[in-house]
Amino acid sequence: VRATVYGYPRQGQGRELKKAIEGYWKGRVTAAALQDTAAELRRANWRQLADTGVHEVPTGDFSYYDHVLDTTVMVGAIPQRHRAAVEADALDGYFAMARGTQDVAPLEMTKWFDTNYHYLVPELGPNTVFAADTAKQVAELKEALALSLTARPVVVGPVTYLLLAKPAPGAPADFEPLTLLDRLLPVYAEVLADLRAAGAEWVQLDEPVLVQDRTRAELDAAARVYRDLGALTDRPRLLVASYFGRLGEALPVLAQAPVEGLALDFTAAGAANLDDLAAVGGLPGKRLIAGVVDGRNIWINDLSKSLSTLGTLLGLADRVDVAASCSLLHVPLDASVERDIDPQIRRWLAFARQKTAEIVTLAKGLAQGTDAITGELSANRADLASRASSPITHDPAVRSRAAAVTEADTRRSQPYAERTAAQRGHLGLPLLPTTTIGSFPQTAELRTARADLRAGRIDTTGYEERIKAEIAEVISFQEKAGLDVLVHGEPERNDMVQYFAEQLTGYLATQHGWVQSYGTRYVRPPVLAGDITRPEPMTVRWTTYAQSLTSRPVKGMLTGPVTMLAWSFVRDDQPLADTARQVALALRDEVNDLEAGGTSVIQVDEPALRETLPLRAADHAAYLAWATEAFRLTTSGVRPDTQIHTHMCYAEFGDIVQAIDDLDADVISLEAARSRMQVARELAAHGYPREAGPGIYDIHSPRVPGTVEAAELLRTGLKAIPAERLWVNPDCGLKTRGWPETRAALENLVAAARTIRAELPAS
Ligand code: THG
Ligand code: ZN
Repeated sequence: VRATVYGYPRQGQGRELKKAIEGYWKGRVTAAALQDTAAELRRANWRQLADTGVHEVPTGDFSYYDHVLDTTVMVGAIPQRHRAAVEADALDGYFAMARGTQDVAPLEMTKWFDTNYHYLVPELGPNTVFAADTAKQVAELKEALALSLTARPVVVGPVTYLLLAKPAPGAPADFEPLTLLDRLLPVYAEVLADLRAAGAEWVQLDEPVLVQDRTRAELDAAARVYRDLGALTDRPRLLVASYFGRLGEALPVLAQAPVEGLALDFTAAGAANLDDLAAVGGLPGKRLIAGVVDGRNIWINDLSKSLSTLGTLLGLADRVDVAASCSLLHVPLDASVERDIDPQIRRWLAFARQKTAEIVTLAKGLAQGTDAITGELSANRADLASRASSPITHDPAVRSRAAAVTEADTRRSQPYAERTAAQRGHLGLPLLPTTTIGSFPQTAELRTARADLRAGRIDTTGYEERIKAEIAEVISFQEKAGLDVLVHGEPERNDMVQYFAEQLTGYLATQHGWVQSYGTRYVRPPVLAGDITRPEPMTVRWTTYAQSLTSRPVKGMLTGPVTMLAWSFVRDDQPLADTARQVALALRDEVNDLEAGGTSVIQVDEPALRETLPLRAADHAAYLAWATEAFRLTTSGVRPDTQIHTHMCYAEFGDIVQAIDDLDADVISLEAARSRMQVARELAAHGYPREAGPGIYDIHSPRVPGTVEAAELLRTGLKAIPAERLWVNPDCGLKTRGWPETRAALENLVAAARTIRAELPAS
C-alpha cells in the first residue's frame, strides 16, 4: 500500500512563486532567478511530501501559470498568433499565451470543472499540427529522481485535453476537437516513451472529463485512446485518473482498458464509484488509487470511515493505494499557521499539509492494521466529536428559524407584473435608466487606509472618515455624470465574499489560506464552519450615508447566498441547501434593514449561480431549486415598491434562463459587451419577462467605448428587450479600473442613453 498525491499547491507558503513571476513580468527578476525559485519550491514540496511519508510523489503538476497551458505546450498546439512570441523566447511566449500582449489576445480562460481554478482553453482546428515537446515533464521527473524519490509524472490525458478545447479562430464553429485524436495520440506515445527513458515507472493520465455526462461516441473515443496507448510497447505503466465525481458509464470502459491502474474518487461526490466498482467485478490485475481524502475541501477526514472504504476496496483490485480525491491544488497549504483561528477549531481543519499526513496515516493503517495508528485514530475521533457537538455547528435559534421557513416566505407579496409599476412610480426613473454594478475604482489611497487601519496607524474613526470622503466623491461624480440609480462605490470592501464573511458569525477567515484562482492570482476563501447569524447590520450605515448626500435613489449592494457558498469552503456535515438557507436568512435581515433605512433599490449579486451548476445534468434541477429558493428567501421580505436587482458576470446564461426568471428579481444586469448583446437575444429567445441591463462597457479592458459605439449596442439591445424594460449599465463592477477611464466611460454611457431616449417614440 502506497501513499500518494496527484498535485500540490504551487505557490509556496509566502506565495514566493507569485512574487517571482510578477517580478519577472516587471523586469525586476531574471528568468534564471525565476527558474531557481520554481525549482526550489518544487524541491521543498517533494521533500515535504516524502518527509511526511508519501511513497510516490507527483511531477509535472507544477506550473508557471496553468497545467492545461503546459499541456498545450507539450503537444505543440501553440495558436498561430502566438508562434512568433514562442519562437523568440519560450518563457515570454508562454506568458503571452496566458496574458496576451499589446498586439495579441491571450487564450480564453474558464473554470476547471466545478472548482474555482481557471485554466487556459486550448484552441484547436482542422489545421492544428501537434508536435511533442516533453522538456518540462522530463526535466521535472529528473529533478525528483535526483532526490532519490519515487516519482510519477502527472499529465492531462488526451480525451480531457481535446474535450476542454474550443475551435480555434478561423475554424468552423462546429469543429469538434475530438476529431483530432488520430493526430494527437502519436504525440502522447512520444511523451510516454520519453518519460520511460527518463526513468518513470508509472505515468498518470488525468481524465476528469469522464466524470461528466459523455456521449457514446466520446466514451468510444476514450476506449480507443487507452486501447492504443495500452498497446504501445515503449511505455511506462499507465494510471488513468478520474476525480470530481462518479465515473458512471466510463467506469466499465476504463476497467476493460489495457492500462495498469485507475484512480477513483471515493469522497461524497464519487461515493457511487464504490458500488459501481463492485458491479463491474472490480479491477482484477490492476492497481487502484483510492481518493478517500477530500482534495477540494478543508475538513479533517473521518479516518475510520475511510479505512472501512479502503478495506472494501482491498478485495476489488490487485493492489490499493491511498490518495486525496484530486490534486491538492484546490486547498491552501498549511492550517497550522492560522494563529488567529481558535486552536480547538483549527483541529477540525486539514489543508494540503494536513491532508498529506492523513493519506499517510490511512496507508499505514491499511497496510499494517489499525493497531499501527491507534494514536491517530483516537485523536481523529476526538476532533470529529468536538466538531459534531460544538455549539458553533449547532445554534438552536438558527436551526429552528431555518426549519420554520415556508414557501410563502420565499415569495414577494405581489407578482412582478404588478409591482413593477409601483417601483417606477416610487423611483421616478426615466426610460432606459442608467446605473452601475456597484464598485468604483479601488484606489491606492483606499488600500493604504485599510493597511493603516490594520497596522494601527489610524483608528476606526480615522478610517471611516476616509471611507466617507470617498463615498461623497463617488456620489458627487455620479450626480454630475447624470446617472439615475447611484451606488456608494463599496470603498469599505476588500473582496465581496470576504467582507460579508468577516461580519457573519459561523464563518472563519484565514490569514494565509491562499488558493490559486488563475495564473498569479489567488483568493483566500473563508470557511463556512458553523451556523450562520448576523450580529448586526453590515452595510446599512454606508448605504444610508450615501443616500443622505443625494435625492436620487442609491442602490444597496449585497452578495447573494449562492455566491457566499460558491466562493467559500463549505460545511460537509449538512446539505448545501441547509447552509444556503442559513446564509439567506442572515442576508434577508440585511435586505429588510436596508429597506427600513430608506433604501428603495437593493442589488443582490449572484455571479456564481451559473458556475456552481453541478457537473452532471441529472443534478441540475435539485441544485437550481435550492439556489433560486435561497435567493428568493433573501429578497422577498420587501415591499412591492422596493426594487430588487441582481447581477451575474461571465457569459453563458442560455441554459439557465428559466432559473434566472425563478429568482423573481425585478432587474438583472449581465455581462454582454464582448458578445455584442448576445445575452439580450438569449433572454429574449426564452421569453424573459423582466427588466434587464446587458452591459455596454467591457470593464475587463482598459478601452473606453465611445458614445456612438455605446448607443449602437443599446439599439441592438432594444431589438431584444423593449425600452420599458431595458437598463443601461457596464458589464460588471469598476473596482479594477482607474478613475480616468471610469469617468469617461460612464459619461459616454449616459450620453448614449440620452441619445437613444431621444430616438424613442413619445409615449
Ligand atoms: N472573490 C472571490 N472569489 C472569486 C472572485 C472574487 N472567484 C472567482 C473570481 N472572482 C476570481 N477572480 C479573481 C480576480 C482577482 C484576484 C483573485 C481572483 C486577485 N487576487 C489578489 C492577488 O492574487 O494578488 C489578492 C486579493 C486579496 O488581497 O485578497 O487579484 O471576486 N472570493
Ligand atoms: Zn460582474
